[in-house]
Amino acid sequence: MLALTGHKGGFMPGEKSINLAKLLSHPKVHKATGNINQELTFRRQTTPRRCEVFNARYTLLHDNPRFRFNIDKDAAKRLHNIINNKVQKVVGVDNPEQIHNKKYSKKRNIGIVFSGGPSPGGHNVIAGLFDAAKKANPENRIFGFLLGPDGIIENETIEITEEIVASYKNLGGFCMIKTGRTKVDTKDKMVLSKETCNKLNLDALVIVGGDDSNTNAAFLAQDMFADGIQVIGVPKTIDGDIQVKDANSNILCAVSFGFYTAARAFAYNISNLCTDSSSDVKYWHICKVMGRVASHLALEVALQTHANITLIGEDLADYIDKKRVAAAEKKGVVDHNAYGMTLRHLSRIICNGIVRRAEVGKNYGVIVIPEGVLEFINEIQTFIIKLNTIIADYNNTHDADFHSTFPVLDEKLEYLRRLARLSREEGSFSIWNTRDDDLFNDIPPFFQEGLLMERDSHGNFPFSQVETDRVIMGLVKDYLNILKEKGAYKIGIKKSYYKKTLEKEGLDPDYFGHILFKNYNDNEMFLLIKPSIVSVKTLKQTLIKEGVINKDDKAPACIEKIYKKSVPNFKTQAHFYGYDGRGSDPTVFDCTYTYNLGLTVFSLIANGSTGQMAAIRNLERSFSQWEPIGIPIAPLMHFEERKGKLALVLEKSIVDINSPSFQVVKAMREKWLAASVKEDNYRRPGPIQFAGQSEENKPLTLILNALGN
Ligand code: FBP
Repeated sequence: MLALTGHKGGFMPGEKSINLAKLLSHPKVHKATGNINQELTFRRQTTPRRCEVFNARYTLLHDNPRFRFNIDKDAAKRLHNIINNKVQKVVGVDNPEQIHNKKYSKKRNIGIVFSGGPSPGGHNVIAGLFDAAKKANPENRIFGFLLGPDGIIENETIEITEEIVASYKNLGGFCMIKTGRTKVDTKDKMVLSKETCNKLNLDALVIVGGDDSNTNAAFLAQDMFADGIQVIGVPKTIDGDIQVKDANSNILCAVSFGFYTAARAFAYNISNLCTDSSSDVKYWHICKVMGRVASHLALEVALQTHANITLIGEDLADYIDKKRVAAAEKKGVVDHNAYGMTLRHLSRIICNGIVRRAEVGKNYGVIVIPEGVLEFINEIQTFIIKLNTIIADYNNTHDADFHSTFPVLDEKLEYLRRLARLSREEGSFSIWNTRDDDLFNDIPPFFQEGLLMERDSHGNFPFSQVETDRVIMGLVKDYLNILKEKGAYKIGIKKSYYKKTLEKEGLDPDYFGHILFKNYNDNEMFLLIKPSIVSVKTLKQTLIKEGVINKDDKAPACIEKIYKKSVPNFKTQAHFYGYDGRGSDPTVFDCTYTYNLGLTVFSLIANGSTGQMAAIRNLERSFSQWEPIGIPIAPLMHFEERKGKLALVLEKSIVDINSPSFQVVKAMREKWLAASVKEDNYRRPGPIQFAGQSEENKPLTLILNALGN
């Protein structure tokens, strides 16, 4: 044992004293406690590959009229300066004579901002932009706005230098300049933003963000058009819900950056849980994964891990209870409740999987639940929409904040009760009626609290804060208990084990087999205790009835042991995968993708574009076929409900249940549930590796969906 010199209690015999000052100055201690390691050094030293076009001295943009859009009339009016933008392909040229734009190499000031949640690869967008800008003109300057759009509004910046870029290259997070969720959505904020850009003498502003931030980029591009300030967007979000197609379904942006890294980070952890779960065989691991509304991340995780059960929200919304439809048809009525999944039905489906696995001795497993799955459950979606409207209405009519006025749950519930009372007394249509109030009061308070939570600045419902898994698993547990009481949830007993156990006590397994099990025959590997035997008492009663034991006898110990082994104890462990994956260091795919996005951004700026979003086509193909492009944002706009009002926004894409990736997962469900005597089918994606053979790894959803084109 070691002790420190100067320790008051004195040293025990045999203790060696240590000089702490000397220890701390030891080079090995320095190394061990330092924050530089091999992986970090390697990441920082590596510059991702450039698409071929960027190896040329200059780049040009070629308009590609092949891609067409269905333009919204309102978007055409409100974004008239940029509505006629075309998809632009980046082309490399070496001869200065070929560049029509004589201003290509002029000295420029460019501002860049991160907006919304972090997404792995953001630093490389800056690195790519920085490298391209300095290559075009070493006097070009890049400014990073601090803490998200607030940095633009309040003119808080740092100048990006080579040292800064070098220390964040290929690293995760948005630590270099931080991020924030403020939205530049009012006239005042627009004016302040323009003021900042003018003060900094910016030629261009780059907004790295999700659908809402790219919507913002379009409005800023429109607003700053006359000032000659270009605005370029970059599609970022781990949620994977920015997927851009033209009117003919040609894919322009298949996946936002960061999605793959987050999915791989989640998948690595979840796959480890699959390993642990199938080793210790006692837990069901319930994994909630981020992704706000869309289930893209859950779908990718399913493909990466083959977890036993993965819920996909979009699939649930599409559910039709055919039995109910048929029954209603017979009566000549329409049963509206037959369309779309209810929470109760969902819990039954999960229970079915759990029970079936238990029957083959697998009372363990892994369930993946997308954090936004409840949005696809009719009854919950109705609550979310109604409450969004009520909160937005309150804020608008009272010019106050609903959550500050009613800080605690009881006060919020009281306000809702008042609305219900009003609707009853006045007999007029109201968004919140007595039925809503009664139904809402039936759900557990933690979930009521979740549904009433403050919306973010974009009006988004904060799914990551809601205990989605707890809501669903609460119902699952209740129903499993019912099934257990009914004798329908049992752990299958391996026949060989049963035989061995009885033979050890000199009992005839075949004789007892027919008494104890509902499926005792030669073909079964796993035996199921009869449903009527649900306790030691009912076991004994069965044995008495069969004349095996007398009333005062105990059941033979080995039989009681077998019975007890058949009684399931449903134990769960809950996990949330979100912020961890969002902060992960990017995969090689995301490093390369984002670096080339940064290079694309500069091409768009140097060639005079504005209101465009940088993107790379053909990501699913080999690197040599990647095609950097600019996508016009304005023609993508359409109307959607935000904060209780219709707004012109960029469309969020949810999982297409007809896509090859979803269809493959659906076809594999039974195999991955592995409710059979066969081994589980888990897949091990392994950790994110920067070095080695990981370069060609890509999202599996990306690869599969490309097969559908
Ligand atoms: P972005 O859409 O801004 O990229 O953020 C996505 C996300 O990570 C969601 O997956 C998640 O629901 C949400 O952000 C969490 O928000 P917050 O960071 O405000 O907790």
